[in-house]
Amino acid sequence: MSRIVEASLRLIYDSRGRPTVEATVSGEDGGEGRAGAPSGESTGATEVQAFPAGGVPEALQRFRSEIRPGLLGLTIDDQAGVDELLHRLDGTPNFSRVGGNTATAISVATALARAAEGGAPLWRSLLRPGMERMTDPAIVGNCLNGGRHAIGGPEIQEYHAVASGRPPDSIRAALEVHHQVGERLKRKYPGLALGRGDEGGWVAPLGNVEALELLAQACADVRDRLHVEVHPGLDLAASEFYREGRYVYRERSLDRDGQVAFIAELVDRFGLRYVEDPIQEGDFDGFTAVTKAVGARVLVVGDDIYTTARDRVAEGIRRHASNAVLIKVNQVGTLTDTLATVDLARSAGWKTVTSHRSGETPDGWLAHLAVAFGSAGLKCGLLGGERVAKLNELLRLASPPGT
Ligand code: 2PG
Ligand code: MG
Repeated sequence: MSRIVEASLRLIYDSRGRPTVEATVSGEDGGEGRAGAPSGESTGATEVQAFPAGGVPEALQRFRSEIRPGLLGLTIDDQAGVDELLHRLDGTPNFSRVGGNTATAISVATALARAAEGGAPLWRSLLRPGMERMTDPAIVGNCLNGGRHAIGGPEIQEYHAVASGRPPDSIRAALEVHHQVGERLKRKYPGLALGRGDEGGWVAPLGNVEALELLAQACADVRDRLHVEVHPGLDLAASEFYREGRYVYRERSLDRDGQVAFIAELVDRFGLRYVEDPIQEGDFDGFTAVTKAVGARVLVVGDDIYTTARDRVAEGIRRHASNAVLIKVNQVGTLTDTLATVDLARSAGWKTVTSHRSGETPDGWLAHLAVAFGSAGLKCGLLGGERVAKLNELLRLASPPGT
């Protein structure tokens, strides 16, 4: 039982250059954990609040006056106790006093300190019951950006290369698709200044379907050349372009039935393997309709609709709203809350996909969570130091020292 002998919280900047927090937690047996919290841009309405009303300065002040003194009485073995303390000191349903990002940084730093003292990697100390060994999450890697993560791209937020297999192969294949997409864009728009979005995917003035066409061709090429299963996937983040009952694309607008039919058409035409947030976050029935139409052959993943909250996932399971849930710690604020959701999803036979945020830090701990949760996918982007950090950490886990 190692007591927490020091804990600190500081301001750092995320990959968008916006302030966030990083926590360090130290145990009396010498283990130290350090974790930064990422931030979303297309946030779900029901996720916890990232920071108190006064932003990072208020979060730091509250940490010093209330949280640090409470933490110093606990042990690093007691993850549930640490997470419960954070909830108790917060006292609101959505972490609006403490801030979900403060809670995330402290919760994960505690787990890292515990792992360090035990001499085991983080993934091993969080491994879910019934799992004996490391699994290989597929790489869900963002190749083209749109929506709120890009200026001038399609309405659909993310176009992914979904690559399965052992990490050296899956990561290489996903990166190859990203490179190929870039080559194709250069040929399509000679001389045009192309950019990259918040998650490192390309941004180009493409239509919503045109972008998918280009991605699907790149996936097919890489599949044939590398013999790795790599297929296209989408995060539509549909709440972001849903207005007054319609899904508003630049090409046209669709009602809910039209949107469900459009998704089914894309799945068939382009062989999608992954569809996240095809329907706006308030519409469980719409999700159920998509899952009924395509759920047998594709991962239908809920992000904004569930916001990693156990009770919302329970509702989704009751209503057969999807077959998978996106997992983001800072949508609920603690590892204990996250694990409760992961365990519920697993017990219902659902898949989990462990995910980054669009504003990230260069930490690698996300890869450990994906492995510990037995996730079907690690969604962490492909380019940019803060994205590559997660891929490289997964490579380290797949080939530990001495192998
Ligand atoms: C999403 C995420 C990450 P954000 O919608 O899945 O890709 O975006 O972090 O902006 O919520
Ligand atoms: Mg999403």
